[in-house]
Amino acid sequence: MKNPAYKHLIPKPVRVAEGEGVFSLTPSTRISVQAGQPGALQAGQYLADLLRSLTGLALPVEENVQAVEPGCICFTSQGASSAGGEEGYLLEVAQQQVVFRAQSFSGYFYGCQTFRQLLPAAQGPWQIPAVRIQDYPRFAWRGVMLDVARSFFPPAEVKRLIDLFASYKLNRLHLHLSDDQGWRIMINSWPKLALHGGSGAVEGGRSGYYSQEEFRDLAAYAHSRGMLVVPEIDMPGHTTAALASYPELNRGGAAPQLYTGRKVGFSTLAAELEITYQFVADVLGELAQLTPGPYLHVGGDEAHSTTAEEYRLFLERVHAIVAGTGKRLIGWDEIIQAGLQPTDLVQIWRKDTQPREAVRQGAQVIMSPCQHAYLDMKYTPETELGQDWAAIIEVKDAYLWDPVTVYPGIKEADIAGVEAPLWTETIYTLRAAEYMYFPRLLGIAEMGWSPREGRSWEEYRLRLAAHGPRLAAQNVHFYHSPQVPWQEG
Ligand code: TNX
Repeated sequence: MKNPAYKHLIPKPVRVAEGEGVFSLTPSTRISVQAGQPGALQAGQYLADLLRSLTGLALPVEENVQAVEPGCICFTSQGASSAGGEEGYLLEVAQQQVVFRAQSFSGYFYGCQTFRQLLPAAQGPWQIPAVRIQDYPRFAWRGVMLDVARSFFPPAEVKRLIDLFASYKLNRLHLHLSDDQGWRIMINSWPKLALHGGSGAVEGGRSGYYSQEEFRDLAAYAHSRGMLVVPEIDMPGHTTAALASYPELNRGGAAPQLYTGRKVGFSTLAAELEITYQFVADVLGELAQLTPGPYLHVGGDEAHSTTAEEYRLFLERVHAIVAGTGKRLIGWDEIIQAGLQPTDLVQIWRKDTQPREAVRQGAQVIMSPCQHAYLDMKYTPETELGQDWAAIIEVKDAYLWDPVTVYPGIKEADIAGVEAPLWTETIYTLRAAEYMYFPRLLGIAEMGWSPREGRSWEEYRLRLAAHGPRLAAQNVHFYHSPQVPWQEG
């Protein structure tokens, strides 16, 4: 087969070895999962659903003791390499059968994503040249952020994005749930946050909030796609929507109006008021209950109207509250100044920040350098959507950086991984969000998953070109960068 799809995989796998022959999906293809193997049945059913809607084939799923049989797509832990960890997989495509070998659902799930990319974008014949792929991630944290606070994104849209994100092996969905312009999650003990704060948005953006049931459902949906939801409540700055909802949170007891502007840095919770910590404990307590993952993101960025002393005092109390929920604290890199706990994760975003100071204090870092990873930045000066304060970020600029060398004094082991944020001061619709994420997010996903060696922009752009028809087949509204020699459908 000319130009086989295994040459265009994104993220690029660790090892690919060409085999002999071709595997075909046929009306008699069955899916066979190892009985009693955690995650195998779930992954088998996931793949059956995916392939049924693509091909119209029946693809029955069977549980078997001996899972590997000719004519099957098989899921088994036998022969899975332990080197790859929970998320690693071995995928063997042979003329007679396909075998996924992994230790857990996420390993099988990522094998399925690779398998999907080996099939044609939209139309049969449903054939794959024989190939053996061994694969596992470089970093544990492969994140993407959606700012639902400036402009709200309803659950159905977030689910579509989750499917797209997970197909590139991203595993963290960071939801920025509160900001000056809006509050997006119902907190039962402080209902006006959502009822009043949720009615706001940046000018032009959408208002709304997630009920607790919707949020739980979103987290469960993400989980079924290998993604952990990381909820963020931004504090002590970026809090106008909360301050507008409860006068008693304000110094002087008067609530401000809801805010629809773009400029931030003026609002703050009152570090000296005890009710502030009642509020924080109630909000984070409910959020911890709603969130299956082990992390709570507390923001901490751009608190320009909080003094250094107030900021330290506030973060000290917040650290204790988060510890009380049993979760790990994450904050933007400003929290380095407040003093860190070794369990903290620090999300690095500013160009001139010092991640090694976080590492010195024992924390790990998540790399989101604004000049490369901020997907609300314009592609070119002419891009209608987005901002340009951090950089102009073409597809190449989003790809050509490395998490270890982007800041001085950092080692691979200091880094939990990478994350691409999408701030939504100018991004109000799913279509607009897709345009900013895609295709830059594929490069960030590859940075999080694939080894440094053996990759370059010159070969990446050719692989990316093959994803144009794949994105188009899913009706993704993406930027057709002139840097990429896009393939026709
Ligand atoms: C800076 S990045 C912010 C956000 C804005 C973004 C716009 C960060 C931690 N704070 O509040 O939305 O710039 O690009």
